[in-house]
Amino acid sequence: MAGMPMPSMSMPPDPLAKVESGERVYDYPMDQRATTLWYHDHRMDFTGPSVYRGLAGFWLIQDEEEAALPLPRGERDIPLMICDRAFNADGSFHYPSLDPTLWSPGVEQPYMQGVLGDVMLTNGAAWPVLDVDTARYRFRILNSCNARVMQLELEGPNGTLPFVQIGSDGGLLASPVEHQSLVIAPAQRFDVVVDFSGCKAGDEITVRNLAGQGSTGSVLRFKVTREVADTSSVPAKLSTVEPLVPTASMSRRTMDFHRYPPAG
Ligand SMILES: [Cu+2]
Repeated sequence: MAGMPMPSMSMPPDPLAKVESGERVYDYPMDQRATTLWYHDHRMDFTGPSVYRGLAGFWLIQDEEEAALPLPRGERDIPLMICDRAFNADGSFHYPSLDPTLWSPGVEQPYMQGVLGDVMLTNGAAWPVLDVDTARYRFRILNSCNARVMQLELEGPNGTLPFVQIGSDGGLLASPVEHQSLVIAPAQRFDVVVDFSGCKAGDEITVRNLAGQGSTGSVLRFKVTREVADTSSVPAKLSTVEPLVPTASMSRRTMDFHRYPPAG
């Protein structure tokens, strides 16, 4: 960290602030299982607009247990950061902040439950197309929407293709789980394998969002361009997950969450 940022012209200097320069090293040990994480800015009250503008990325952790598995890898291990965004006529992001300079927080009243957009982006591109081989692919799917819950389905020329889930936010699963569709809420991750080996060159597979309508009902498309032999596989046992044993807990707490004013 190279010193404190100076306030910009639009921000009045805080008379109580004590401004200092300095340097600090933050050292976080990476002692955890292989998993698909993401990082984003968390300035208090401004996480929404910051992530909306793209201050977010993947943080992929690998380990030896995962490396020993015959899963798709290299060019066939692809993170997909999916979000909805709205744009102004000049192509800039449209975020309904009360204060466009982001000095004070808050959004316009209709967006108090979250900001929705009408353009679906994957890794920053609107409705992109990815050329794929007739092989298995590992996709690390992240919902980086502000508020949109998606239900994703793979629509091919001969019906739907399944998602074979191999991991979650917490790392590799003990064994794979097949899904016909994925319900994924903001910040959630699904680590999946999709098998295109039953497809032929020219096939197109569309990722639909069954929870969306109109422009938000489709997300991206895979186009099968090359027929190849594939040696990857999804083993029946992926990882050893230590079970949580309730009786071994130190103490039991009851959390009671409320929302004011009550919704509805
Ligand atoms: Cu966060």
